[in-house]
Amino acid sequence: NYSAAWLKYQLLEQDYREKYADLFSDIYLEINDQKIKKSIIEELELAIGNLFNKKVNFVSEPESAKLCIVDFKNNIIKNDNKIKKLNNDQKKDAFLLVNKDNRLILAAKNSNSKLYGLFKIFELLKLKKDLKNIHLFKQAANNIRMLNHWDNLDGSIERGYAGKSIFYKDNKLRKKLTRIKDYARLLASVGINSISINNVNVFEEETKLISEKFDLVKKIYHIFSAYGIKIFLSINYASPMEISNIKTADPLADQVINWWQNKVKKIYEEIPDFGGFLVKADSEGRPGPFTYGRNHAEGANMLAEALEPYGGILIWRCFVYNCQQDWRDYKTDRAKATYDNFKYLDGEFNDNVILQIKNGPMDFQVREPVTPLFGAMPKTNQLLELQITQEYTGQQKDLCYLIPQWKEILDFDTYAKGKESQVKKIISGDMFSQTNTGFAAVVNVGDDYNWTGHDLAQANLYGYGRLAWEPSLTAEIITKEWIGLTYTDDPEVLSTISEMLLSSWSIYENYTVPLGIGWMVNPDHHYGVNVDGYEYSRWGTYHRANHFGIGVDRSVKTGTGYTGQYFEENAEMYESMASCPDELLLFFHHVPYTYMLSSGKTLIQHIYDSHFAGVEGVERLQILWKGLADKIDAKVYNNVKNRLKLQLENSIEWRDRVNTYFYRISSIADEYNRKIYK
Ligand code: GCW
Repeated sequence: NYSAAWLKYQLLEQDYREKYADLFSDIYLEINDQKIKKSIIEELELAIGNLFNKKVNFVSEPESAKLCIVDFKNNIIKNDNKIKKLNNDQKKDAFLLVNKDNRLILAAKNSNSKLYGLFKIFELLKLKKDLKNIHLFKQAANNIRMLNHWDNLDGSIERGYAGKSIFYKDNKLRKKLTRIKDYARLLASVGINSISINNVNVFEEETKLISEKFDLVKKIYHIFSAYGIKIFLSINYASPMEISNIKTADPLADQVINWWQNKVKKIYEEIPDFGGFLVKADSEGRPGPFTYGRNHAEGANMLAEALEPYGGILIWRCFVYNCQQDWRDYKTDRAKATYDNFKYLDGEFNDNVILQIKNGPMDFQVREPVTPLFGAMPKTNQLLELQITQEYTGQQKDLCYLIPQWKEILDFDTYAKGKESQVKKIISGDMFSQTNTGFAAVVNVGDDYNWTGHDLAQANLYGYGRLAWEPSLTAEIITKEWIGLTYTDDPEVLSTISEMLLSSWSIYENYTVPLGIGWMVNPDHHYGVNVDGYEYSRWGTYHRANHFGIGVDRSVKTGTGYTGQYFEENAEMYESMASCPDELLLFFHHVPYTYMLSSGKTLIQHIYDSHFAGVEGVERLQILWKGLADKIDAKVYNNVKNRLKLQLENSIEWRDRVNTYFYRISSIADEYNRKIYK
């Protein structure tokens, strides 16, 4: 038993229903992929059945149909200007939805796009849009729109905050697979087309997914492929050593090369359209090519060559840094590691290798600058890695809607090719004419009734899919759509939940870590405040607070030199305290508490003010939510209400500990004399 999330189909209002019922009477389908065709038929039956309370009828000639789902090439649509202009070599998914003489035509590039177009139709119906004059063309900005699961076979999920894995239990596939199918529907409805199904930290059992446990992969594959979603596996770089007698994993050793080639061949014999591998190597203790004195290009290319004959892709993560740092060492800077480890390899990677790069140089903090590697490797495919699961952003107890954060990342101008070189253009492949590029994100889903622990955290998953397809969408539009599809289009509900979602990132930032410095969380599980939790650790994540100031000097002139990794315009902006944006000041500089921010406040006063404001923000969220008590289903209402209570407690603890810490260390009082524990 679980929520239908944004794919609920309820009977439409009578007037609207009567207006459009006829359009959905006789349906003609032209769909090559038989598995997708079956999914489309099922979805039509379910949706039309529930939205209109009627049965669908399939006809064999387009002439006698009201709804036609056809190829771009079909005569019905061939002369449409949008389609004429399309470059047919382009890989990008696309569909056109038009009403011609009271017939609805959904024409699409490929079978996948027909599915996307179909879900668009249901979305428009649910949002009561006009279909009489519709002429809507949509093309995906990105070829790869991927989710990464950090699920382990025992059912646990690394950094999972919504229960156990929906795939696995006790080192087996779960018995009931219907939920996986409904998950595939949810993903396809927002355009996701790739999924890696196991944790990037590949342990003993999961290593066997490419050997004795492969049957399980096949079963999952069958479910997802019916929704146009490619399956990827995270692999253990040391697999040849762990599941065969080979004594090395050296990517240049013949026996290793042969072993992988055989492995891959066998996989493709069973799954001809298998996506490929995702690899976390030489990262946080995982094995990799470094052990054998090989670099990442040598390490990745060996696997890519094995996959290449079958059209497979090798995704290589760039989360590589020294996690045995000494806090006394002020020279080593974890933020520099990604660029240092990869930039010099530009041009060395095969075409079917993609580097998967976390949005920030550290690790999914509430605020970070954009990783300087974006745009810095014009000859290398790049995939942006985001984190939907809220590891450092409240763990789905606290509300933190991430779409606004992702929008800032996508719109960030790298200056890689002069002005207007935004991250979104690099990862769409447009900037450097690449096709193997796009979006990946660590998903926030588990077996909780509502999928995401916090009901409103579903919006992060929905929004991710929408952005991966169309990064230029605004957060406001995505938010409104999600609320409309999931709950209702009641204006009060729309405006209230919108306000809650859209203000939540800044509220969370206010009561947690100031101005981009990051961490200050409890070690290991990463929930809740602990200002010095990582200060003397080996992880390279320090705030360096003392009596006079706080922050890490990453300037070229006096600091670690990290700012020098950016293209000139950004390097200059970050290099000086005066031009560095306030919200990232402590990431880039060690700043005196008395320093005047561009907001006109001193740093210390900003710390106090933002922490008081953060708790007030949570109180406001509670008030807003209370106002919806009669308008929201009780189960959802109570879920969010209870989580807001936890969030309030968490925010108070953050506020008081952070304020007290900085009061004690700086001895500077709050200008407004509010309660700070001495
Ligand atoms: O931030 C860290 C997480 C780890 C994760 C790692 C990664 C999968 O705390 O749990 O491991 O990032 O991205 O590889």
